[in-house]
Amino acid sequence: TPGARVPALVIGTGYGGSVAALRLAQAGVDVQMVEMGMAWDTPGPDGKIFANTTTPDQRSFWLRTRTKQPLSNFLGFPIDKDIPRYTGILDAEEFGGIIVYQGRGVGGGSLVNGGMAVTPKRENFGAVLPTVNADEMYNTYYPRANAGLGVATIDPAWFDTTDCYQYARVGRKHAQRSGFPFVFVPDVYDWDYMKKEAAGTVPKSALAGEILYGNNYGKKSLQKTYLAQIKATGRVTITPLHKVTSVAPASGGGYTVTMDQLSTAGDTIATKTVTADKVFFAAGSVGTSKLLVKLKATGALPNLSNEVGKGWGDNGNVMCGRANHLWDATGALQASIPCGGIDNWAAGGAFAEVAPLPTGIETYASFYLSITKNPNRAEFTWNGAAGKVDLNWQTAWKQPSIDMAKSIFDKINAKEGTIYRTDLFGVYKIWGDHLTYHPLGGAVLGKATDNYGRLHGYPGLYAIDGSLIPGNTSVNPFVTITALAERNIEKIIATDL
Ligand code: FAE
Repeated sequence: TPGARVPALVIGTGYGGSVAALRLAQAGVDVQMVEMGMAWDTPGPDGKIFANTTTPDQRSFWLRTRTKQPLSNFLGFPIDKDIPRYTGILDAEEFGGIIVYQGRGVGGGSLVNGGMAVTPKRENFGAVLPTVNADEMYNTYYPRANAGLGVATIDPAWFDTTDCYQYARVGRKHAQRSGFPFVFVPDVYDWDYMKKEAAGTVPKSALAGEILYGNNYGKKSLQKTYLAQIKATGRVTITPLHKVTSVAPASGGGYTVTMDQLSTAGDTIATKTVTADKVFFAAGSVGTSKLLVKLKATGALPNLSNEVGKGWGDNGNVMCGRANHLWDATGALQASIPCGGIDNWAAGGAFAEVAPLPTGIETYASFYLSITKNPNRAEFTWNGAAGKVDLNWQTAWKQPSIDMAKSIFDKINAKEGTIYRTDLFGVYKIWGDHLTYHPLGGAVLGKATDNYGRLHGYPGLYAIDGSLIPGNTSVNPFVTITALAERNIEKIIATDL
């Protein structure tokens, strides 16, 4: 309702936003959540809510007329194709030196991600969130996040026998033969459901290659966990296809939040305002940073800290493939949910997930997404002339990540007598160094905010998502984003309401 007043408004429905809304509602606070993407609760003409990776359509990408697939080529041939412009699920947001992939819709990144749910090793936590009490995180908030998200690890006996993880067993064998530890990676996928997929008794999703454009059955996205709990409270209104454009102090106290209602073609069909006593920025690292940087520079929130927009990192993401010998087939059937990784963090600064290449045919390829200790950090700034926010990351800043990933794969290639694939990211290009799946930072905890996410300069404004984390988590980030949000919202409810 235009001009309405709400006690709490949450911008974004990903991990941080869902934790904030649930805990506020459970504490008796009415909450409005505003989400720029779609609700993703209605099947398309094919009877499915989400599109498959092998047949992308308008549902697959956020306001693009051509797909922008992370693996752009196969056997050297470009595989992108034209699609209708639509408020689809995966945003490939292009900045000068990097493409940042993000989920769009109610559930945020949980809609599109691989579900790998990894708690950092305790000895690495001091570098991840230096101002946070590690005992509290490991005793209380990581367990709370893992429980709320439904995290579990694959049954190792099934792993050893199922066709759909042959690629991961090849990855394990090669890792171990080169002396690297292979570790199972927990996930929010329903592993019992996947066993039934393999047995042919239920509709397939992981075994049908579903991942980047949503998962129709087995993955416990936020829709099945935190958001289901949120709906059960009866205190939360979720408004999809509304994009927040401004937050500014309201004359009678609180903040006026301005938003554009979008059509599924991406056009603004109405502009609305709501006044909120408290506003939680949970638009993701990029979304929150872009809003805060713009609002500070354009005078809506001039007193925000000069730290706003700074400390952004890519979690050191870099991808590569290896070409195996013909006796090391990786399997025509590959579960789209990764379940293991190669840990060389302490010695080489890299943790490499053994990722699927679910093409439906035998490729003899091993594919990896590495998370590396890349030290480079970028900054978001307001570009007044263009009326948009820029990010100064440069492609060359991935070189440390490549070097760290090579600490694993050069050794494996030497041991196995194999070579890198050069056909997955272009013609004769080994490294996928042009993208990240893991944007982090831009409103760093203890810098742009206090130690609980309260934004400096404006009581009642909070950041509560990946923007708080200074650029790297040493593993996949969403468990840490969720656990930190659980910690912060508990403090905020206890002291600020
Ligand atoms: P996020 O989940 O991005 O939610 C932000 C929400 O805010 C989105 O729904 C936006 O549409 C919405 N929004 C943005 N701006 C506005 C605005 N102005 N007005 C209204 N709404 C707005 O934020 N992480 C893992 O830990 N394990 C994985 O296996 C994994 N795989 C990934 C695979 C892919 C392809 C991608 C893209 C990411 C993956 N990630 C993975 C990263 C993970 O999804 C990401 O860190 C979290 O989703 C970030 O959570 P936030 O709450 O910060």
